[in-house]
Amino acid sequence: QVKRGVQFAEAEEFVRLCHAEQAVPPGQRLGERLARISDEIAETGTYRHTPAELAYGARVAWRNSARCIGRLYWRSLRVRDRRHVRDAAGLAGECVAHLRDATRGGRIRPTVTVFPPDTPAGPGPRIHNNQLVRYAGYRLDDGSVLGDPQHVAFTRSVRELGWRGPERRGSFDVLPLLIEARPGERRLFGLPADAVLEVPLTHPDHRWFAGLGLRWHAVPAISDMPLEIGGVRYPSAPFNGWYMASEIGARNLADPGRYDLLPVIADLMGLATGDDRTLWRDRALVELTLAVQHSFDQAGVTVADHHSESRRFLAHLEREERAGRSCPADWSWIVPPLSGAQTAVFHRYYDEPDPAARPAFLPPG
Ligand code: HEM
Ligand code: NRG
Repeated sequence: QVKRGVQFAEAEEFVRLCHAEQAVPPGQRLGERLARISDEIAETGTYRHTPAELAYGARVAWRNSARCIGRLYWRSLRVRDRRHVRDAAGLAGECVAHLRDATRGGRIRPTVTVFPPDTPAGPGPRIHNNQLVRYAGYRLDDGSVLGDPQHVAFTRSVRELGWRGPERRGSFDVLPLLIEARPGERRLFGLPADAVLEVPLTHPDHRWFAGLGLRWHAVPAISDMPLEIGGVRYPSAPFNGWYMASEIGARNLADPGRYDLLPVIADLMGLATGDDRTLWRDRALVELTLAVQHSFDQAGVTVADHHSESRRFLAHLEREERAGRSCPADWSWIVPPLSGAQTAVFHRYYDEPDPAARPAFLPPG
């Protein structure tokens, strides 16, 4: 039931967009390009994007991501065209190269790597990890979890496929890539340590904080959202920007269903955790997010704060309006998970996202 053939109408709409927004090499005629695509679809059931179409399609997919607050820089997305890489080892190597290239020692660059599309001849390769870098979660005998509870099921599946992990399990064991280059053929690839930049967390005022041994990876690289452009679906197109500190400090390390660290931190801060009304959770949340921001800054790793990123997003909205476009946004995803009303993105509504908008990064699955 996988959709692999292309409808001409979808291709046409996309190529018209490229022309209308002047994203094609000078001299290319719309009519000629459409005629070639029409022939190609008649003959093969699909068509190949030019490098310029691919790059622009990926950028517009970012521009269309209604949940993303970071869209101001959509035009500067770096696009790595890896449509020729088909075997599992090649894919893994390119994921590693993506990480190195995008990390740049900490000066993070928004980047996407595009692998082969689904075609009538068969589906494109798949990366099963939800991000290229993630931490293992191990369910212990007493029912508790060591590591990231979000990845317990994934960790179990790679262990069943033979992943051993480090001799001494920890809270931040980097998971291997699970790649299915051809249907039914799943292979594991460990990430080389020098391709995964991590930041040990410290706090600017609390000396004890470093003793918790917390850390996080520098680059969020989502790898489970297919990229759809002009009717063509690229099932593997891992992309990254940089983190907003609140994603780590106010969600990943704080959510009760994730690392659940607020009780530990509040305790060390000397707060009365027995009584909700002391606002111990709220006070610990701010210090944890501050620690993330401080540590990334100290390590020279790009990280955004929710105040500046909110301002940038409103600048983006204005720019889009001036360009004559609407900018759909999902309020509940755009508003940061702490101090919401202290950011300007809280105090307004947005155009309703259209799930049929294309190009797009599609929900996993
Ligand atoms: C979601 C920030 C770059 C596409 C998000 C979220 C944040 C964010 C805070 C919400 C995440 C959550 O609540 O879990 C940023 C920042 C970037 C950036 C600071 C820095 C440049 C990018 C890039 C792309 C992208 C380069 C694609 C090319 C998306 C998509 C989502 C998202 C598709 C929704 C993810 C989902 O549905 O789970 N972004 N982003 N973002 N972003 Fe961005
Ligand atoms: N909250 C997730 C990452 C989601 C996307 N966030 C970004 N994307 N910043 C987490 O791992 O915490 N990006 O492409 O930069």
